[in-house]
Amino acid sequence: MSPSDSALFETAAHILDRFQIEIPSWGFANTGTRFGKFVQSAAASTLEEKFNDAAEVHRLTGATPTLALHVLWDLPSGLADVEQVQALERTTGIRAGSINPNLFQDQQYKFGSLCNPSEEIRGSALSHVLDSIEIARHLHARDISLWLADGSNYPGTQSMRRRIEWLEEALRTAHQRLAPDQRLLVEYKPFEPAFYHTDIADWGMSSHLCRTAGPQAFVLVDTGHHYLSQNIEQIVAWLLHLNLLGGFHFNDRRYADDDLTLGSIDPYQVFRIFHELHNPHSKESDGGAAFMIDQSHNLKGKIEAMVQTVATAQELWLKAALIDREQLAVLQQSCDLVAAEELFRGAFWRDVRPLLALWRQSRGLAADPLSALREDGYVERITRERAGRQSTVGSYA
Ligand code: PSV
Ligand code: MN
Repeated sequence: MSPSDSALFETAAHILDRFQIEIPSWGFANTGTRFGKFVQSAAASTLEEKFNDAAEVHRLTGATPTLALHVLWDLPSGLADVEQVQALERTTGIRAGSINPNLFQDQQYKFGSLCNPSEEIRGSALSHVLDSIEIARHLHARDISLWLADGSNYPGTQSMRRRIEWLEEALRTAHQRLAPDQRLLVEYKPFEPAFYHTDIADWGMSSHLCRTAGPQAFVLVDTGHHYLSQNIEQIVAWLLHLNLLGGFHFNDRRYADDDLTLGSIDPYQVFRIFHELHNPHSKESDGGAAFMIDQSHNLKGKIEAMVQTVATAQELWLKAALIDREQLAVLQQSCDLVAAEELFRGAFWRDVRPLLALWRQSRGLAADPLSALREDGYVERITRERAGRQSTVGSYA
């Protein structure tokens, strides 16, 4: 290796060593679309299987030490299930990640959860959130990720103003229950399952709710939760500026919230988002942003898709990290548009895969995690062991 190659390798290694992304427990379970599901024999149907699958992904990528948990699907008995999670943390080496209350599946939530016109239902949704905060505390999980399906389908059928007030009140109460090291992440989504209005439809609404809830509430950006052609990296820049960026749910999309593999449709967009995060102006504010994957594959093999996603995230993160930002700042200042764009695009087109392979080998990982997965027989083994136990546990579709 020439001195400049080894300096580049050292820089890349430093960046990759610190890159971690959380994988979702529901990414290993059988899920589908509203038209049906194609079950996979290798899908996980118990929490133990989900932890085992997560450990396999981490073993191959070295970048996924935590597993996001959905309370209803993974801890259906609430606090009583915490011990089992702790035991699985010990045996697999994977830690519980963000804790996701489930405010959308129970029959009582037909007309909303924290925004339901019924005081009783709002109360029961809030107590589920408070229980989830308690679960997170026991598991030493920093983040409680809140997503509401609340909204309405027809104009005039709900009071949007009253629902804002109910939401403000509920989030303030939830915030009071947080331990000093915990955070409430508030996820927005413009539509689905509600198709006329959604109570937390965009980052502005989410930002306002976080500000009213308290200083430990932050916005969660799910890349699939935007209108088509929306400039997500600009939203990220604003949230960084406001010190309100809590984290991401990464996935890709073509039409709606498609939950496709990260970077499969528009890798340049992920690169542009990552560039904002690497921006030196972000230094103070981006430290705590959680990187999480929110994908559940119905057609691809689940473990294979997860490994592919993590490897893609590593590639794009490294590409964006290697932008010559000092030079870019000079070109931006002098409005040398073409040179600035070429520098930016050049970083995107740079093939960092050889660097990544070197880094993996230097850290005792397989140079090509997808081939290693094919060769190590894990998927074949779980397919045999789990066949015949098709289950839809852990799935909302
Ligand atoms: C809703 O579409 C969402 O993005 C929320 O984050 C849920 O927790 C997750 O999907 C469930 O897959
Ligand atoms: Mn999400």
